[in-house]
Parts: sequence; structure tokens; C-alpha cells
Amino acid sequence: MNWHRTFVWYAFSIATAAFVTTASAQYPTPEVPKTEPEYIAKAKTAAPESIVNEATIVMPQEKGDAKTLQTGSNGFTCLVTPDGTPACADANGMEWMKAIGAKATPPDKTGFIYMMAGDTGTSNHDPHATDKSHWVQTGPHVMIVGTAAGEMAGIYPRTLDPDPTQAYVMFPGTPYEHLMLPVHSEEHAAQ
Ligand SMILES: [Cu+2]
Repeated sequence: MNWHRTFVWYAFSIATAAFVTTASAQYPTPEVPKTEPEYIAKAKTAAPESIVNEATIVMPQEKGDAKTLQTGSNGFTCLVTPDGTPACADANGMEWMKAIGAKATPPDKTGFIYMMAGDTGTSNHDPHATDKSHWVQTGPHVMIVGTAAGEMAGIYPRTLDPDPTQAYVMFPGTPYEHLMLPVHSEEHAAQ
């Protein structure tokens, strides 16, 4: 996904009215379901059924806030990003995503995010890139973000052009570097 546009859109609490107007002109893409039942169904592909059934599901609205479509109890929030990637994040993961969107320093916390439907690709060298340089698209995966990811990143591949079928560091060397951990191979998916 394009992390800049994606997560600015989700920075509900800090988005200015002017920005939201700009963002909503570009997003969401047709990949984001328009109706609430379809949106919920797609958001639920982000994580195991037992997780999504107990998670909060939010749907961003035109004016920049989010409508809660399902109130959860397990601490996870599921959504469909504006480019169509289903994601479920814990509270720290949500804070981290909002920090990327705001181009702010991520909180000194460790978060976890499910993206078990895969993503739509991003520039790996800069979450705010507007081109497709060092483009990487990853299949079903989970992500460790924030403090612990920074500590762990030293033992994982840090190339700008990684093999996304293996664990790797996304956005290496930036404040937003995090671990991408594939969970489901294409071979298995085909079976
Ligand atoms: Cu991801």
C-alpha cells in the first residue's frame, strides 16, 4: 500500500479539514467496499476469524472521523485501508499507523498488526514516497512495529529490494522500520 496516503487518512484525530478534503478526493479507491456489510466482510479477512469476531471494526468517513461498525473486546481494531488492504492492529499498532500518517515520531511502544490478506504494495525506502521506487508487495503477513521491531531489525534483511516471501525489514533506516513476517505461502494459498 502507499503508506503515506493510507495512514494520513486514518489519522482521524489529527487530520485537518483541509487535508481530509484533499485525501478524500483520491481515496478510497474502488478496492474499498462502499456498503457496511461488504466493508465488514473485507476487514475481517485481515486476521483469523476468532480475532476479527471479537475485534472493533471501524470505517473511515468522508469528514475524517471513523464510524464504529462493530464494538470489540480483544483490543484489536480492524479496518480496510483506502487502497484496499485489510488490517487488524492492536492499540499500539494503531498509534504507530497514525504516527506514520502524521509524519510524527512513532510512540516508544511495540505493536502488532495482522495483514493476512496481503497488501497492495509500497515503496520500501520511504513510507511517504509518491513514486513506485523500491516497490515491494507482500502476501499474507503479520507485522511487529515500534520499539521491539527496532531492536529485532538487526538480524533481518534490510535491503531496499527485499524478497517478500521471506521475513524482512520494511522502511529500513527510517523511524518507521518494522518487521514483515509472511505467514502463508502462495503455494499453500493455492491448495
Ligand atoms: Cu503489512
